[in-house]
Amino acid sequence: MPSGDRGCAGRQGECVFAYTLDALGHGDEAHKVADIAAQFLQQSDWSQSLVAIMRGCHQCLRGTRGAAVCLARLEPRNGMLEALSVGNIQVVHMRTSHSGIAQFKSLIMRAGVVGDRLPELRVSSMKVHAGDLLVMATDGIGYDWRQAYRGSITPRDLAETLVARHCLGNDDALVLALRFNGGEV
Ligand SMILES: [Mn+2]
Repeated sequence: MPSGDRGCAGRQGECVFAYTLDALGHGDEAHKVADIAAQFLQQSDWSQSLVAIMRGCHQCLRGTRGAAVCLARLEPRNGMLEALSVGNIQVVHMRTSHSGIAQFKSLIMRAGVVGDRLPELRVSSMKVHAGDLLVMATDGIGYDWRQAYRGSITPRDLAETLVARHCLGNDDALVLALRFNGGEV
């Protein structure tokens, strides 16, 4: 069955961007809505504020069944990460401390449907350091996965582990995991 979830990371000028989205429902119709949203985000100017991009995506999805959308942007020069999420997409910033303990910080999820009703849009900002991971997962993935994490896991292994072991099985599921390597991207 075609998926209504999409995730992508890319680079535009100085900034690195990433998005994850989950069109409501399943099947062909969700797949079509996901295509529209992904195309919009792919062609967006990511030097704009994330709020402006989210509002643009909202306009673009009006009249469709809508989607949960999460946007993130990193400025590699200063390590500042911004994220904005509407609907059920979990966003977790993971860091391993000097003593080897994994630390997790989840972004607050705000209810809403992009294309139908937006909540108050508040961008979260955080400083990221070399080695930190950013994980975005749609609601086909459970919330009980943190124990599976080890500090040395690669983003690919983490994403594959989550999909293999923490998929709820009743919905499309997608995980995007990114590691910040320091100032050089
Ligand atoms: Mn879903």
